[in-house]
Amino acid sequence: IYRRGRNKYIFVAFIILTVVYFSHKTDNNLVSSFGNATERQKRDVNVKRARINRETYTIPEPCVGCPGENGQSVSLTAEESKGLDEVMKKEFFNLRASDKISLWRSIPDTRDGLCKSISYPLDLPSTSVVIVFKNERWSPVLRTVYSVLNRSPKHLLKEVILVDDQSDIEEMGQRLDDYCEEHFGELVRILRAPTRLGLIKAKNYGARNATGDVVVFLDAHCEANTGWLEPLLYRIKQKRSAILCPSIDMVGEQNMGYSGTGFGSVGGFWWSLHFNWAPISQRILSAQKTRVDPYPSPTMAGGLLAADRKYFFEIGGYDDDMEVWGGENLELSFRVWMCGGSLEFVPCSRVGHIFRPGHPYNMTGEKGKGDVHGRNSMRLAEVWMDDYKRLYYLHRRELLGKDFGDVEDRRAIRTRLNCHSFKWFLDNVFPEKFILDENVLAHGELRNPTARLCLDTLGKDEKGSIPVSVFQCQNGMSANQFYSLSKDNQLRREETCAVSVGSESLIMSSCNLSNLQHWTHEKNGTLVHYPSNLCLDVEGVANTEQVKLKPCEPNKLSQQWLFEHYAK
Ligand code: LR7
Ligand code: MN
Repeated sequence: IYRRGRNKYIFVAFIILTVVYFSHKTDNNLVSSFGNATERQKRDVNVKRARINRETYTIPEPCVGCPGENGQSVSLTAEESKGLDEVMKKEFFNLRASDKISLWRSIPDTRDGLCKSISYPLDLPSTSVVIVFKNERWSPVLRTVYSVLNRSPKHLLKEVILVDDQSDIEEMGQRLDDYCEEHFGELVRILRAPTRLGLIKAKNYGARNATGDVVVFLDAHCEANTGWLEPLLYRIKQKRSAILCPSIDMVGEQNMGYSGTGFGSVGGFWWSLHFNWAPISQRILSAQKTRVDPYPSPTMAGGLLAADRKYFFEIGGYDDDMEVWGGENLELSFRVWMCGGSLEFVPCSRVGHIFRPGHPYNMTGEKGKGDVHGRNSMRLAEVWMDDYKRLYYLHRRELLGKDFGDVEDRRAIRTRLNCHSFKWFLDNVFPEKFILDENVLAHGELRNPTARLCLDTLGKDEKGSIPVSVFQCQNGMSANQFYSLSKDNQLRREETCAVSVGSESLIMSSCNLSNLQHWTHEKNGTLVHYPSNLCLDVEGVANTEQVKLKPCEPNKLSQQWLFEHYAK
């Protein structure tokens, strides 16, 4: 099986090489592998190709006294703010502010002081930085490029590859080609996607065209900070199967202010297969020699990472049947861990990112029929999560039985690399992850049979604290009604636990092992809040209202609770 897999790999590589060879033969202009050849040839005659390379590229003079220097936030005049609402609605960040800032502005060095005294060896792997973009704007994209060129050691940066995923923005066409050719020469290559690829396939496409030892992916609205590259490369040199993420600083979407974020987080996930941040555990902290050592993380946000290019493809690149946005970050995270590599966060490498509350592009793919994240996540669950995919479908019942395309090639990776099970991943990489229905005393709907009411989140955002509410029971059909009674006697959801506030009120708030979150489910059917010795009671409560704590009365029907499932 291993040999067959390898032959197939070699065959695919051969095809890719052939295609790349011929596209370059007919296209000695490195700027693009696609698009209108005659137009480019015409331009080649007229435009004297800039011979800028690693040696001749010079860092532009600092923009003294310009807005936004040193990562400062930018304010707009009344005149400049006219129509800003419209801009924000379209771009989801303040393009006006961004346009006022130099393309190569200075930003504060947000590294821990310890990082600054580390010296890295000179012979580190060479790097291709791949930046994919769809409807991104001029100033953030070029600021990303300049930050990479200006803050990467020349001898380590082989190229920056911009992949235009069929943007609709006028200036990102010919004008971008010309600008890059003039200012960056062969250091920056622009590839135009032949069709709308979506960010996942676009990243694959960029990486397949990369030639550096290491491929680094960045979003098209980033700012790489001082010394960002060396710690990533150094770690890859030590361990080629490590995928590394820089620490992500914040560039404010309202005013473009650059601010460092403390570290102390790892990547986690919701069983609905969305990414979240989780606190770094003592288990991980104690394994670090210094506080700035790279440390393992179960998952990553997805946009910013470095990997040995060949290793990246050995373990399957990205899933080329995932569309547009979402899911690929968890898929790669699970995969690299399960197949023998690791995913690590690197505190000394810092890159800023503009966090936008929305997307300036169409989010619906063809096959996903609107829900690309849902379908992409089905593919990942079906390939990597074994029986634990039940917990995804618990949140996405409507997807059960829906088409998720062919995953045989992806499953073949698991066989070829002899990868671990998802249970291995949970046990060894993410033992802190709460498994809703495993190792618990009870789980499922928590019903008060007489009132026919069940505990329910009412769909509220569980990233913050929310009330403990009830709603008509849904016969196990709603993930909002899935609660567990943990081995630690918490009445909980995936991340939050029922806790008393004041005398009789209850909220769901982040879990800790404090006494206030301790419950006992008595044989007589009551749920007793242990520290207050009060009982969970639906007396006088209707749909969508909050349950309260009341003095316990063992025979009171409004205090009778029944979980859907109890551990045997
Ligand atoms: O169809 C598309 N084609 C593209 O080329 C859609 C998007 N893109 C480009 C886009 O222009 C951008 O440069 O892809 C890049 C990422 O898209 P964003 O910036 O809209 O995504 P995001 O920052 O909201 O999303 C995060 O999750 C995604 C899941 O698929 C990707 O993994 C993103 O790279 C990822 N971004 C980060 O992790 C940045 C740090 C965020 C944090 C914490
Ligand atoms: Mn982004």
